[in-house]
Amino acid sequence: MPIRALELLVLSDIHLGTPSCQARSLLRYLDSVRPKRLVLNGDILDLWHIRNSYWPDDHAAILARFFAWSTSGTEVTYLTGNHDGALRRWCGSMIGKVAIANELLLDLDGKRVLFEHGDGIEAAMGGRLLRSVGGVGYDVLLYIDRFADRATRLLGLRPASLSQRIKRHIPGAASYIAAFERAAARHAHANGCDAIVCGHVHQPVSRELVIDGRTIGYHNSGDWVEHGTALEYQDGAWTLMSVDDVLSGAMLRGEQAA
Ligand SMILES: [Mn+2]
Repeated sequence: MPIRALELLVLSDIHLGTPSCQARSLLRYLDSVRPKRLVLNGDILDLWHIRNSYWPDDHAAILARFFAWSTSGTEVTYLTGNHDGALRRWCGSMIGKVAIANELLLDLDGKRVLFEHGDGIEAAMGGRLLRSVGGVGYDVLLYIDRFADRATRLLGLRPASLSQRIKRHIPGAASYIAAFERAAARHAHANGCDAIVCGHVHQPVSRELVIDGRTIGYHNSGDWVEHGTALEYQDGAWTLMSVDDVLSGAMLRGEQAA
């Protein structure tokens, strides 16, 4: 598999330390790229689960890869999310060459791009929207994957992808995501930015929204719990990639070469 050099790679919601983390897929993806800059956009470590002492070798390998990249030319920023919010007290510090922060502002080809996990945006959306998804944050609904079987029984739902289940069966969940995306774009606009890059809601997407007559980019890197997506920035363009995209791309290139 050829290694692609990237200007910027964004990963979020890996949830290391939980059984639902798709660590093997992520490692395969990481084997296929080499970014100049890496933004880890929150919920990378799932510290809510830390008491369970679940830490397979491939979870350690992912963290080791990030640190190895950080000491060999990749600028790595670890932005905190809510599942790793305990790290927020170290924002502004470095762990080795990895910078810990709550948000990051980059100039990308003349555009001001704001990076933040998104739980703060969700919190600022307020109570009415939160009540529309059952009184808790959307991320907390996703978090109940640990109790998915029990939740499935309680809610009378069929086993399926949790976010799909939530979107299908909880009234207002789909519009909640849309509201989150607008709130994020509005937040970027209010801060004089051209685009915002989030995670948190486990909904990979790259699109533009018009806020007060101004076009704002909204990019969400998705997650490595069910979607397995990475957000790449190269030559002025954003692309969402999965391991399958990488593997089929490699095959296509192989066919073309043959
Ligand atoms: Mn989150």
